[in-house]
Amino acid sequence: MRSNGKPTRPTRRQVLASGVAAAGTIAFMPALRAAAAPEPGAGRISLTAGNRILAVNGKPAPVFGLFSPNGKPGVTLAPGERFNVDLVNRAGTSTIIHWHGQLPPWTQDGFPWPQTPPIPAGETRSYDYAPIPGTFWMHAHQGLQEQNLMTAPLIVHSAEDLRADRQDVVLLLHDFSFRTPDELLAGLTKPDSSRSAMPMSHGRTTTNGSGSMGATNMSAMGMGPDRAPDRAPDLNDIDYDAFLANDRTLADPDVIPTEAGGRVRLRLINGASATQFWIDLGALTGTVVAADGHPVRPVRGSRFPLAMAQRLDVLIDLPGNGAYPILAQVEGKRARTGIILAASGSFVSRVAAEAGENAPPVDLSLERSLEAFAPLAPRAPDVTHRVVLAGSMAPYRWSLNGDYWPDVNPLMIAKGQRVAIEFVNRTMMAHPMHLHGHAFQVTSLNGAPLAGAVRDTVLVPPMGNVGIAFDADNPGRWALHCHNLYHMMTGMMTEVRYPAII
Ligand SMILES: [Cu+2]
Repeated sequence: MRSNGKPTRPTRRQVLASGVAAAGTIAFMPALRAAAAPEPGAGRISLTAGNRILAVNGKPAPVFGLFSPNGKPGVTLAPGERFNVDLVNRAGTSTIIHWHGQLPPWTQDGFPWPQTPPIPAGETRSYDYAPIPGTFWMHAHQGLQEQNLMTAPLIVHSAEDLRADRQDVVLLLHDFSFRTPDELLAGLTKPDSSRSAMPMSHGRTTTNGSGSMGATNMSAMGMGPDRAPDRAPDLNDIDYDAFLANDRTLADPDVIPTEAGGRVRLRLINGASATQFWIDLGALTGTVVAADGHPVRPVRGSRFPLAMAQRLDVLIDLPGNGAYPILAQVEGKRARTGIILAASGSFVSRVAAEAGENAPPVDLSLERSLEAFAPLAPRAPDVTHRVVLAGSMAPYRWSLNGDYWPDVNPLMIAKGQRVAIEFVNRTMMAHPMHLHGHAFQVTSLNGAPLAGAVRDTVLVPPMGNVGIAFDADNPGRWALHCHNLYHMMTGMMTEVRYPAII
């Protein structure tokens, strides 16, 4: 952790965190190690977008990565510290990195607008803004790089975090394939070859395996009985080779040293490109205290849905000196990944990479019980935009209001307005909708009003609808899109724009 230049005695949490970093060290490609980043200026943070090789299922996997000079992934900021970052592109190709959930000026958002083009290979771009505290992440917004693990945590500590002196544990989830992202996308979009990229048990067939959920289970999907579709939802467009937790599978998981009876703040990040998970704390019970970095009223539980791009902060008080797996099971599948919290000297047993049963679709059960700690001030919307989510698996194309990115009609809003957006999903898939540059409050789920969480990504269930509201306080051009990478890349993105921004 940074200390704003002031030397401080390390807390218990910091000592433990440094042990974790050592345990999780990844072998970077020699070329990368040799290519030292330019000397950063005083107080500036260097972040390198580069290449590395992971071992997945015993095979080498060349992937991207985002890491600081000490090899730690992503950026961690101390309370009050600015996001004062030099992003060095050593990836060998142009890239641009989005600071997901942060609220910077739009020209620093890391989206490839004409005014803010991608960073050419070998060049550096600088960022300087006041971050908001909480659990965030960063990912490429360039082509399909996100699928190749151009993703990392972005953790901004608050003064309250320091006072609580809990051990920070970050769990970043990924989906992984040995096929290239281009092959995966081509498999979805080419009519003749599409089956190669889709499991035969895809929900569309409803004949077997994943996604073939009975109508009796629909209440678990957050739909009222009058909304239950007459067939199973579509899940998991892509048949992945592995699911990663902190870059590892359960065959060789990230084992995080904890103290007996330790107090943990688990920061869960779903950084997968096209996969949603159920988080399973096993024998432990946790308290959700933040959604997408924003504090919520405490909710206790041991199983939580986590849609693409979403985050949850969960406080866990470890009951003893054992080893506790924190698992993430893929919706509609038996496949799972995870990490192990292990007190010193505890026996860490192997956890199977498959659960006994398929997990149900990720749903709105948690969303319905979330309540923002700092809700929006009560106010009627000045403008309401209706956004219809449409598309299909065959042909594989997804749209918002009938538009396919980049040929879209922007949703116009003006500074000072209270803006409401009503998402109406006319498809059999759930879509995690993400708005850049603003935190919104969830105001309704399938027509039922809610003073819900303030967050940046919300799941809109199949054939369901979700209302959100936010204050238009950050003029610029902002992307609004489905965070399924393949939906976004085949059209499911639009722009929210303020006037007089060109
Ligand atoms: Cu989608």
